[in-house]
Formats: sequence, structure tokens, C-alpha cells
Amino acid sequence: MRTQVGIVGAGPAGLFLSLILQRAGVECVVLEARSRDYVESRVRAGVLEEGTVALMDELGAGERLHREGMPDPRLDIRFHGGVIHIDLPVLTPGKIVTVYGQQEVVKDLIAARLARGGTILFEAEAAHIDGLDGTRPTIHFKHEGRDETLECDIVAGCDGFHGICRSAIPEHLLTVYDRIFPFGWLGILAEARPFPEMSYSNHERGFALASRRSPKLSRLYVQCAADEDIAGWSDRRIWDELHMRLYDKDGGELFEGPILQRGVTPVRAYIAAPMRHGRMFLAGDAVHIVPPTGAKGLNLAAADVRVLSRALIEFFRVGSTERLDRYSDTCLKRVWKGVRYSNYMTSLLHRFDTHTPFERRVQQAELEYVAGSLAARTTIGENYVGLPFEED
Ligand code: FAS
Ligand code: PHB
Repeated sequence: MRTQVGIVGAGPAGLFLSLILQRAGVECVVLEARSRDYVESRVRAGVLEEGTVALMDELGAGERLHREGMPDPRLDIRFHGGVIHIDLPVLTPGKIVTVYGQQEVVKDLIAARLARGGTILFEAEAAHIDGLDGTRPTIHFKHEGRDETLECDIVAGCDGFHGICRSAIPEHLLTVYDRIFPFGWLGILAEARPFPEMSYSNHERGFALASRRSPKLSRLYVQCAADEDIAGWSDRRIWDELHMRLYDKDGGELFEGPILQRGVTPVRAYIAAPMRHGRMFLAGDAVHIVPPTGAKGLNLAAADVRVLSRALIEFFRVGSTERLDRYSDTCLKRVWKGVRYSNYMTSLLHRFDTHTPFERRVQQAELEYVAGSLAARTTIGENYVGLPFEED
């Protein structure tokens, strides 16, 4: 097989890229290791920035998002001193976020890609890539029991943190920045009336988050050990911890219900630079991971692809590599601001067993400061809704 852009991975990054390129008449093929059912049922992120919603609309894939997604004008931060309201219409006029599950985004993008005759090969696992330092890289992959190759002009590595593209870059050429937090998130999807507001909570027993997926589906998280064995968490224990950590003393706010899905996610910040090697360009989790506290993972993947697609379209239309040569630096500016915000929110809201009494008091003082400062609440608001894109 041959194409102009070989895209490895059908997560948000790969799918957004395929639709933008297809609209611009650039040929591309998406290779996805897992089945369509699998990628469409993976419960992950839930908060879409304004820019990500706009991209869905631009690609004509936003109809269900506007019908089923939940515009969210506020986020609350609970702590022993009370509740901090981050009111977006007041703090970031005209900008809000939309709550809409990542698996729904992936479903809409796959449907749009296939409806327009685009190619996505499912259960097609890329094994290795060669020729990256030339002009005709080749992706070697397995599909339907056969060894296949995809010759292309450009490889887009959108294969997530555990993919193969990043490791195709010689180690000595990559600079890695990494912070592994000493805890994880135990997340559940429950058939229960959700909390009215997106609510993050700092509690002495640990962090908790109350989000949602629909008026009848709750998405809830509690901080747990980084290597937590989920088998040690009965439904009762999960709900009890959520009630306590969300300061739901009389149990009147948090509704319980059947738990449909549960899992433990590590909390980590990871950035590899540069996001390019020869004819291969990395985007999304393939090259950066942000702690989920900032709800930035999916949105940064979309932002990378926004930059990469413009550069690729210019390359194929006029042969210029000027934008491609700037791709990594352009994206890393936004990535590091997303990491900064996610790191700040993670440090503000979680219980660190390694904290000294001094550090614990500073964390409490930070929460009290935010509670009393319009400027601090505005800073959180403007990062939460998504920083403006730096048009270049
Ligand atoms: P993805 O990982 O989504 O997609 C990569 C795709 O490449 C996958 O479909 C994979 O199957 C495929 N692939 C891998 N290797 C391949 C190969 N060799 N050949 C072909 N295909 C291959 N972000 C938030 O903002 N909020 C959250 O609450 C949140 N929760 C998360 C929970 C979990 C368990 C995980 C892992 C991540 C979570 N994230 C969250 C981050 C997440 O949403 C990512 O930021 C988002 O999926 C990034 O999208 P992609 O870069 O497309 O990577
Ligand atoms: C979610 O709804 O899954 C969600 C919301 C906010 C976050 C992380 C995840 O910071």
C-alpha cells in the first residue's frame, strides 16, 4: 500500500488529523491496532475545550456533541474551608467547556471518516517503521494475519503513550521530561444521577472528582495508590470514600448506582522533545502525557493536530517545509502550558504522603488564597476553558 500520510493510531489525534487532511485533499491511511468496538468503548477523558468543540464543528462531526454534550459553565473546588466556585461566564466571558466522553468523540470521528470514504484499518498493528531519514518511510504492520507495508511521504505518530512511534526515534536524540506522581486515580462510570457541577475536592483522605457523561451517568474518581489493586475496592468502599472526600456529609448530594466500568489510571507528566524525527511527526499521548487533573490530554492532542495538519497541507500543496520545521517548537509551547496548569491543579488538590507539615500548610494556604482571590480564580478559569491559540 502507499499513501501520502501514514497515520498510526485511531485515537483523537489520529482521527482528527485524518479528517482535516481528507478535507484538504491530502491522501492518508489510518492504522489502528485494536478493533473498532474496542476504541469506541474505551472510557477516558470527558472535558472538551472550546477549541476542540470548534474543531469537531469545522469537520462536520459536531452534530451529536451539541445534542448530547453538556455545556459546563462552572467548576467547583471543595476543601475543608468550603467550596470555591469558578464561574466561567464571569471569569472567562464567552468561553465554557463541554462535557462529552472521549469515546463519543472517537465514535463521531470514525463515523465521519468512514462516511467520507476514508480508510481506517482496524486490528492493523504497526510493528516498525523504516526509512524515516529518507523521503519514503515505510510502516510495517500486521493485518488479517499478513505482514503488510504502507509506503508514505510522511508518518504521523498518533499511537499513544504505549505505541511504537516514539521509540522509532533514536534515544540519544530525544530529551525526556518526566514526573511520576506518587498516586493514581481510581475512576468509575456509574448509572446514577451525577453531581450538578464539575467538582474537584481536596480532602485529608485524598483527592476526589465528580464529573458526568449524561444526566443519568456519573463519572467519578478517587485518589488511590499508584499501584492500587482495584480488587481491594468494593463498591461500598468506593461510594463511602466518595461521600467523605466530596464533603457530602448527609449523603444528600452524591447519588449511588450500579458501577458499569472501573479502572485505575496512573498520574504522570511526560514530555519528549522534539516531536519530530525526519519524516515522522508525533502528536498527542505518543509524545506527551499530562496529569488528568487538568483535563488537558485530549485537548492537547487536538491542538497538536491543528498545527500539524496546517503544516502538512502547506507541504503537499506548495512543497514548503517551513511550518513542518517549526512544528515541534510551536506545539511544545502549548504543551508546557498545559503541563504547568495540570501540575498546579494536581499539586493543589491531592494528598501527598511525602508532604512535610510545612508543605501541607502551604497547600491549605493556596486553597484559601484561591477562595479569596478573583485573580487566582480567573487564572484557573482561563486555563480550564483552554488558552487562546497563538496564531502564527
Ligand atoms: P490515544 O492513546 O487515545 O490513541 C492512540 C491509539 O493508537 C489507540 O487507539 C491505540 O490502540 C493505537 N495504537 C497504539 N499502538 C499502536 C500500533 N503499534 N499500531 C497501530 N495503532 C496503535 N485525559 C483527560 O483529559 N481526562 C481524563 O480523565 C483522562 N483519562 C484517561 C484515562 C486513561 C486510562 C488513559 C490511558 C488516558 C486518559 N486521559 C485523560 C488522556 C487521554 O484522554 C489522552 O490524552 C487521549 O487519549 C490522547 O489521544 P491520542 O493521542 O489520540 O492517544
Ligand atoms: C472526566 O469527566 O473524565 C474528567 C473531568 C475533569 C478532569 C478529568 C477527567 O480533570
